[in-house]
Amino acid sequence: MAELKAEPFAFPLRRDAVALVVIDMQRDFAEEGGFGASLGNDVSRVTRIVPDVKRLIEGFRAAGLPVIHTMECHRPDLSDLPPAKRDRGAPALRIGDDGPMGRILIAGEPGTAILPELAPVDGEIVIEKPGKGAFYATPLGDILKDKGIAQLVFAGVTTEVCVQTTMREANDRGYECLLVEEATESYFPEFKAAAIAMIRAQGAIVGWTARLDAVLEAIADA
Ligand code: TIU
Repeated sequence: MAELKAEPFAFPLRRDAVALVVIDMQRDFAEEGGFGASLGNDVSRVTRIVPDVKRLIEGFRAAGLPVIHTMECHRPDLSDLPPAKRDRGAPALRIGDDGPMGRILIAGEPGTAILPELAPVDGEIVIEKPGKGAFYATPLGDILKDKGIAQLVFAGVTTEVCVQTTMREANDRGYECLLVEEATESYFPEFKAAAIAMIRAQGAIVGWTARLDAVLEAIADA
């Protein structure tokens, strides 16, 4: 077991049982004309973390550790899109509508793709998810069980929506979860700060948080 400097206390890293989960680093959340922008958000905040997410992914690859990517998206026939999700609020474009990068948040459309700098390589698992959490209505739980994964390191967007929802789902399923601070972002800086604080409060009630360099050092040494 390697010790990883983290908050609120050291994370007991197990090299034989850890995987990286990169949540929803898709064009739809990072580029103009996508889902995130359609909701009225400043998507440039997401673009700024791409170099740090890339360093994290490359660190896991170099250490020979599993990398899992998720994508929030729906079937072209919208059969996995609850009306309550599609009809909420007054976005510029709704899920399934035609946008400048293809249909918003629909599997296989150009805008739904993972950012090219962070694209999965051969052998990496990609989970398409219709919800905010990556366990709901996906095979993620079975895949992790098959691989003997017990610890999940998290990156991606947005901190308080899909990342935190997935961490909470994972925590309830018994996984030890750690969020890498520079490798996650929100459209709202105060929500990112609050999510980090609430995850590690009360003796790591949801999980740990750590700086990128501490994670990279620990996985390289492990
Ligand atoms: N809107 C927002 O902050 N997030 C999402 O809709 N999905 C994810 O976080 N991936």
